[in-house]
Amino acid sequence: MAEFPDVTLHYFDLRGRGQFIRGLLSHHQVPFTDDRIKLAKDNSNWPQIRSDRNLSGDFQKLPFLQWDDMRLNEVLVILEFLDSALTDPDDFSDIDWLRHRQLTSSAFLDLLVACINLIWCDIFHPETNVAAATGILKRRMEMHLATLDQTLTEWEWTAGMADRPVMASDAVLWEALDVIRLTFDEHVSFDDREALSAFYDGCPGAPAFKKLLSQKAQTITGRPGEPEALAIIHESLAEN
Ligand SMILES: N[C@@H](CCC(=O)N[C@@H](CS)C(=O)NCC(=O)O)C(=O)O
Repeated sequence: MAEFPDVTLHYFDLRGRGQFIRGLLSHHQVPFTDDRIKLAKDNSNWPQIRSDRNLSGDFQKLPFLQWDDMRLNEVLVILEFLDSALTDPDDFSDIDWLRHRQLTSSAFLDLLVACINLIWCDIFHPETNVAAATGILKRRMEMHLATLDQTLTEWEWTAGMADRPVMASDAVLWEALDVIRLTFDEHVSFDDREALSAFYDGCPGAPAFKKLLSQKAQTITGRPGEPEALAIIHESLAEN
């Protein structure tokens, strides 16, 4: 087994912006301390955790990864760092490496963070019309999925996925697709998108990602009342 330094991932006890990092580390069998920070119901312990930079890092946000004496915040930076640490970048052409970076960024920002923001929308923007916001995001999500499907087809992405190591793009795209299923119920589907569904079903990292989820059932976000918020989103999708 490969030798690894001391690794700690500090993140909340939920999926959010951290589950795919856990998934990537687990797939690569990196022994790591999974510091699942539990917030009090009223978040009253957060200011103290936030101000402890040994828990929240130099940017005082989570996730925060400690890899030996390397201290990293910012998801996209953490993911690029992990790809460099867990694979040999020299095994990739420049174009392939940049494809992984683009896919990682789009899956994280356009797909996953978009779902997270929808689930929180009426808390962060109290005047929000949740049904209208859901309808707009549904259309945008369908557009993103169609584009990604076309791009992965053109890149012949799934044909090559068994012949290369599992990368950050795999962990975050798989997580984003799984969260889309839960957020949009059956109302946004990628079942008939050949490249995306082949990726979701056949990604070599999927067994490790699923095992992690089965070991510890997780909410997607830390939003209070997430099941009720999801039910409202699903009802508005069923009505439109
Ligand atoms: N730009 C950061 C955003 C990280 C972020 O917003 N993390 C949330 C948790 S998912 C957080 O720490 N929120 C608490 C706060 O901002 O005070 C990244 O991509 O890593």
